[in-house]
Amino acid sequence: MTEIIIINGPNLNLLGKREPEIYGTNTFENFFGLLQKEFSNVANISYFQSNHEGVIIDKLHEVGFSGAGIVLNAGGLTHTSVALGDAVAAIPSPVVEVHISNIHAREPFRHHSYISKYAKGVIVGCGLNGYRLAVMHLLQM
Ligand code: CA2
Repeated sequence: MTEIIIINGPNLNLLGKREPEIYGTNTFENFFGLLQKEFSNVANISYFQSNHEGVIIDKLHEVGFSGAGIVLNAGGLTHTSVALGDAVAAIPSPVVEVHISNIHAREPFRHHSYISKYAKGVIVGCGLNGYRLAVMHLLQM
């Protein structure tokens, strides 16, 4: 069974609870349960969320040498964290970067990602469906 881990960064624990006009009304936990079921015959999908940069880097080091596919939405750290970009560059596991909103249609400071250069793929603006597309891509790679 293919191992896939979804890693969400800061504030993504608030999905479905705040700013529904940008991020939708579904909680990630609810969406994640459905995603796990949908792929249960082909992938073992786990989920990790942290609001702390170093904790996310530790998680990438922990899973990034296991061969597991990684779906990463680093939240606001995407646009600020050289260290997170370095961590993605340092691990052999494939990383697909996901953003729920279309970061290119938002404020200019959201247009740059420190992660994209090292990601196998980048999916933006597809809502929570972006995570599904990322899982499908990792399975087809
Ligand atoms: O669109 C995305 O997925 C983002 O990674 C979300 C980040 C934002 O800083 C990035 O520019 C784009 C913010 C996550 C905040 O999530 C919230 C969810 C619900 C309510 C409030 C914040």
